[in-house]
Amino acid sequence: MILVGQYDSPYVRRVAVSLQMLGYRFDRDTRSVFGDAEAIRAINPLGRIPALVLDGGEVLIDSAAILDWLDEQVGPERALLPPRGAERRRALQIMALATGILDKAGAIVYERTLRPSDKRYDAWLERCTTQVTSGLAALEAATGDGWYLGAEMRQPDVTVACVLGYFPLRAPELFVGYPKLAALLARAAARPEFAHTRPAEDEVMPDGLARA
Ligand SMILES: N[C@@H](CCC(=O)N[C@@H](CS)C(=O)NCC(=O)O)C(=O)O
Repeated sequence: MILVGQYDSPYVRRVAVSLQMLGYRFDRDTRSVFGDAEAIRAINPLGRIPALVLDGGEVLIDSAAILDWLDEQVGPERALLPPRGAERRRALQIMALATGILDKAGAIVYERTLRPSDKRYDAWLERCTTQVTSGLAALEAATGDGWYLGAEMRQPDVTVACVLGYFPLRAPELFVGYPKLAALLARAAARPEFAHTRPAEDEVMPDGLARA
């Protein structure tokens, strides 16, 4: 199977980490959503990453849908999300906070990176910054000293760590003063699945211009 997308995208990275945790081998297509937009649209009509091209040629889009497929493949004993009940609700709420934070942080980065500086809309940047800050404070409050669901790293941990890993790359000034989240990121970063999915230099969108 082929994972389409670059590892500076936390959505791509959470799929890659999950595949590795569950023992799946995969190839990668690291073409850019900006520089190779037409090629990416030929895989995913939305022109977004990640996509997962299965061995039979079927294409799955959207990280949540891909993770759902993966959990189904491995079955409830090994799935990275609990199958039902309060544990599943808690996991999904943690992940909703994390991906919501990422959507807003991504909007800030796109505004700074893609929009000409004289056309930036400060009120929008301020709104997104407040949403990121408020989301991070809530996530910090929901975080303890270990993994979210007990002794094992599972999907909420993977998703949160991948989202937090975006900040040092793209917006370090927004991720200051969250000690529990910083500790969780450090714990995750020490794992081989995270070491193996660190974005390479040519996978990071340069400032001022999307990769050509
Ligand atoms: N809900 C989607 C979001 C994917 C997404 O936003 N991907 C970004 C990269 S982090 C992307 O493709 N951006 C290009 C664009 O939206 O034009 C998922 O979970 O896969």
